Amino acid sequence: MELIFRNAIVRKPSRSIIRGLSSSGLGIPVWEVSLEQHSEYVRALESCGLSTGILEPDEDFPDSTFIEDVALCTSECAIITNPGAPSRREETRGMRKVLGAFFDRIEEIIHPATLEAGDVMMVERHFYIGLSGRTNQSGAQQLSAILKKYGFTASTVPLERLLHLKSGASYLGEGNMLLTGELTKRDEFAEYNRIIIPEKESYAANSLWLNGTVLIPEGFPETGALIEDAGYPALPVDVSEFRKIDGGLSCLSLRF
Ligand code: CIR
Repeated sequence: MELIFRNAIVRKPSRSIIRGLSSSGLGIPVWEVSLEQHSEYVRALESCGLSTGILEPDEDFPDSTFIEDVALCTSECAIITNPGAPSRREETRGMRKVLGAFFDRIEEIIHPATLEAGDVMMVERHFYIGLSGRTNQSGAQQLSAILKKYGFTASTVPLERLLHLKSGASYLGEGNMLLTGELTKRDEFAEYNRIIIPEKESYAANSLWLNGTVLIPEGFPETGALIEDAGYPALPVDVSEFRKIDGGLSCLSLRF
């Protein structure tokens, strides 16, 4: 297996996960089950060739297991974000030290610019940045300027309903992109081989390409079939407790 992603950083769910921000209407996560599912998730990352660094839970922040939102890791640098959800803003504390073990160059999004990296989708050396309830225009501008400095390009994608850009889009490589809902007909993605995830499986649009395998949430057979048809083995992982508070597969790790 060729390793494009070698490392992942995850944070175990805290007991406070029961107070995570949610619009799903699916109920309250059961912490004990979320811990088991998190261990399974780590095993799935490792089966795809990643070495995982596991951070201890942070009880002060119910959503802190969704570590993807607090940093963007690129091949050239890491960028610490400034989450748009006020209850998540301080989740970034301690991240400079964590990332310093892997990155020489660490940048930061500075308030009042806000950005959550669930809104950032990497496609080779280009980054799509969703403008959402969490990521504002100046957050996108700051990130674009940082990325440009390191030789990357970036563009914005205004969102209407999605929580984050990657709630509705995932890039699998070779021009293949999963899309659902408001993103299916967007000009921004017209050049890609668009794999449309049916509305009833829209949660599975947040799937995760890792070194050739695609992690998909368990319980979404049509998505699994579409991904296999596109030529990728699909590996289902049960993340039902995280779904209850609007989190998906990508949200649970930083990968680089
Ligand atoms: C939140 O509302 O911030 C969390 N409950 C869910 C975050 C999901 N993160 C992501 O999509 N990258």
